[in-house]
Amino acid sequence: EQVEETYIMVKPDGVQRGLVGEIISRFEKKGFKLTGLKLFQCPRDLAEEHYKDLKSKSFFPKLIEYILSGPVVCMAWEGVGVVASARKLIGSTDPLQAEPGTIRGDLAVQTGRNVVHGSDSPENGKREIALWFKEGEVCQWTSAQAPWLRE
Ligand code: YYY
Ligand code: MG
Repeated sequence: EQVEETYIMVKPDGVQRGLVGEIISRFEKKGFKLTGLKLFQCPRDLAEEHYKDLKSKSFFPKLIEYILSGPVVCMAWEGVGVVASARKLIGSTDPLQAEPGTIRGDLAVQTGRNVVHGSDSPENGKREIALWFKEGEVCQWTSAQAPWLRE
């Protein structure tokens, strides 16, 4: 099994609504390993680079304003299957379609305020972590829980 990395970000609405602890907790309790964490007011060029694949979409300008509207919480998480699992824990892009039990299903109502980002592939996980974190901000460590999570 391949250990993967994913970039998870609490968006400005999640920070403003006091959901940071709750969101971190979902990934922590699941059994993934946190390797990077910071509160960050991001510059415009970084937000645009992060969402560059959506540049042609009509909602792109609003999306960028939303991401710049306050600090975000940047996280790197590691684990076997973490990319797809994190997407499941997050739920559908439209929170009204997201299943109960998912972060968006439980905590949000609108696509334009869907509280959290998660990378959509292992390649994008690596790309986004490199984009949002500087050298030395991501920490490699061995969790004491490891033998109790995987045989
Ligand atoms: O990966 P995910 O966040 O679930 O959705 P994407 O299709 O990558 O879109 C990124 C981001 O853009 C989404 O979380 C909200 C916003 N967005 C939007 O405002 N309106 C849409 N119709 C689609 C996406
Ligand atoms: Mg996406």
